Amino acid sequence: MRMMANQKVATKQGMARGKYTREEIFSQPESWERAIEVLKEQVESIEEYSNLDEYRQVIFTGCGSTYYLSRAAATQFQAMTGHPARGLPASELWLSPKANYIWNAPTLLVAISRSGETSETLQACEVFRAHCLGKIITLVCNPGSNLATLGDMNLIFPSGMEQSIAQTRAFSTLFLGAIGMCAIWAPGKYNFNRMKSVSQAGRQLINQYHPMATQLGQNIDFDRIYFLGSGERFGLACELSLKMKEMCLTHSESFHFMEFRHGPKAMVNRNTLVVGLVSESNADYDLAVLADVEKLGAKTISIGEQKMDVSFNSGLEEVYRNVLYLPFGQMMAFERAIVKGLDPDYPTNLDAVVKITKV
Ligand code: F1P
Repeated sequence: MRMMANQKVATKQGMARGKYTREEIFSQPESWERAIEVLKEQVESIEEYSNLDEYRQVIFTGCGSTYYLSRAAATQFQAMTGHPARGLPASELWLSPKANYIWNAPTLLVAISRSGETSETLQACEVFRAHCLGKIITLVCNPGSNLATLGDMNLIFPSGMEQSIAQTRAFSTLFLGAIGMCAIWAPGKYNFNRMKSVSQAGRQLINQYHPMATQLGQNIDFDRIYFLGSGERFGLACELSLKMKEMCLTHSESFHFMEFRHGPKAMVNRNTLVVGLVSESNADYDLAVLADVEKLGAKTISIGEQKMDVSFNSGLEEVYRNVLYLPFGQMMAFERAIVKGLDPDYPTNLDAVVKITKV
């Protein structure tokens, strides 16, 4: 298998393949604790933006992983606050603003980026500013980045910073930050301090299910892997599908649960793995889809709070525990990369930050 120059260097230096990615996946609970401390320090600043009636539209944006994060966060924001929101790719807001914004309507833009240097995200903010569309809030990991100073409010979560190219800890830390911000904006309904125990639940989840994730990840008979998630979990399913592509060069797609029956189910065979991010409110419907595809020969894995193949047993309300859907799929992608002789720290064809020179 052709290895990229940097992979050859890493392997030549005898570095364990995936050294960084492994550490980043396993250290997520600690990073989440730091993120909750950042939220505590920033409560007053965040509360200044809680008058959401000021805005005709709220849009979350990012690229790649942080676009999928934006999709999940926008859905959860709407569920928690009752205000409509969308998650859109930054390239759309940059290059086709009138097709995406209600033009000249007061807007809150939430721009999310690990690096804070992705060209499309910076350009999207520039276009937003140029047309005086409203206020910008940024969520970044990299404190010294351009995006970290571009917002009217900038929330910085340095504990999410990573060496690896494929996001894991950065994604879950920024996602937790976004959910905490939504909880602060929905006072009385949610208390983001309840999130404190999510780190302990994450640590227990990673320790308990790493063996199962390893066993599934190492089974390279699976040649197609699907992630199903509905509501705020669809963006998370998209992210886990991206991990399969980035880390282990595996064809993978994500679907809303019920959508899988409308065509994609045709692809199911004995070499298929379907991972379901099962909700609390619609568990019966979600599990029925998994049962359907199991009859067609697929291996299925259900992930959720209780009585699932992978159970959180967190005792947390659903809004606080969605971040727990991420580690199992991340560990599976990691182990699959290793068994395929790849180095997840250096994904094929990818760079840590996409910088677009003028086209
Ligand atoms: C976003 C991103 C990642 C992708 C790769 C390149 O970066 O596109 O989603 O997986 O790492 O960068 P950022 O704007 O979140 O830094």
